[in-house]
Order: sequence, then structure tokens, then C-alpha cells
Amino acid sequence: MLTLYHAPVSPNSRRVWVTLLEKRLEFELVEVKLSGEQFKPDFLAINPFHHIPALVDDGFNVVESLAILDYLEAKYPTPNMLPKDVKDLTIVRMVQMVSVNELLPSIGPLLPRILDLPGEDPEKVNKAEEKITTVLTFFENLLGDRPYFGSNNITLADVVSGTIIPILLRGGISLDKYPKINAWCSRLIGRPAWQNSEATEEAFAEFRSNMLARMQKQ
Ligand SMILES: N[C@@H](CCC(=O)N[C@@H](CS)C(=O)NCC(=O)O)C(=O)O
Repeated sequence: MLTLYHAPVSPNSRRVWVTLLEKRLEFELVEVKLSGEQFKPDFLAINPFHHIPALVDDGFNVVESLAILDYLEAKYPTPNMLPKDVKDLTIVRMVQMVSVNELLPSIGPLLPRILDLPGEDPEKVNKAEEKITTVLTFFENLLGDRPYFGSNNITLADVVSGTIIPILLRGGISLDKYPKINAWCSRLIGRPAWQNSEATEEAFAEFRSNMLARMQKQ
């Protein structure tokens, strides 16, 4: 039995949720309230670093979302979500790493905008927007004329970048200058795995209250 510990608004856990759905696996979804449940002993026994996502497969604990995706691909290879060709596989890995290391950190400065919170820092927002432009230009070129990164079928790269970009759209980032990425994003958002894992407005409101509470403590 597979159990995914997650939080609805987190792109880190949504990428695992989407992969489970794309692979049509049976799993149990357990929400961890990040207002403190992640520090409870039962959860720390699964992930001592108190982060979601964590996946438990018949008593085997897997942490770190990219490691979880690789575990799922190796253990449940159908449908295949990693290309075999060396250059295509490298495209997938590059997109995954650029998404996590360059794109994801750009969300931080945009959070006040995304969640309607005070405290926006215009200098940080400018830098984040510049970084996002560089990443989207890079992705537009890497996608080329294929529907998915490195493949004609959905890959683990699409899952990782495709669960971050919709959050940027909530922050007012436009994909109009990137026609290929724009079409790719619409293609992904229309898939049942994206539709069924989309965070509700209530989940965003709860995330906002947690952020506000954290800001008031500082
Ligand atoms: N590198 C980790 C990052 C996971 C992560 O940062 N999770 C955040 C939510 S997006 C979390 O659990 N935060 C609560 C905490 O660290 O206490 C991964 O990819 O799985």
C-alpha cells in the first residue's frame, strides 16, 4: 500500500501526487498541516527533516520529492515517464533541476502578490521576475516542437515544472511571450491528474492564514 503525506498547496508534494495519478496507482493521501503536524513524533519517524512530501510503500519510507519520483518510476515503470535516449533523459533532468533550483525559489518574493499579503519587496520581485524570464526562455527552447520535455509522452520533467508554473500564473506571470510553453501548460492543466490535484481556494486561504500568523510572530 502506498501512502503519500502531503500539503495541498505545496508544489513539492503535488509533483508526487500527479505522478501517482499519471501512473494510475492506488494510494492513500494523508494531509499534514504545516502549522505544526510535521513536527509530531509519528511524522518525524517517517521524515526526520519534517518536510512533506513523504511516501511510504509497505513500510518503506521515501523522502525528497525527486527521489520519490525516481522510486515510483523504477518500481512502477508503466507508463514510462523517463525517456531512454541519453539527450532526452538529460533534458528531463535539466528541467527538473532548473525547476527546483532556479524557478521554485522565485515564488518566495511573489508570495505577497499570490496570497494578497503585505510586505512585497520590489527589488526582490524584480530579481525573481528576471530569473523567471530566463527560465521560461530556456524551457521554450528545450521544449522544441515536442508536446512534452524530451518526449512525445508526459515525463517527470513535465510533472515537476508543470506543478510550479501554475503558481507563478497566480502571481501575475504571463506566458504570452512563450507560445510553446503556454500551449504545453494548457495541455498539462487539462489532464485529469492536474485537475484532480489542484489546490482549492480554501487550501490557499488556509496557507495565507498560516503565512500571516508566521509574519506576525516575526
Ligand atoms: N527538498 C524537499 C523539500 C520539501 C519541502 O521543502 N517541503 C516543505 C513544504 S513545500 C515543508 O515540508 N515545509 C515544512 C517544514 O519544513 O517544516 C523535497 O523536494 O521533497
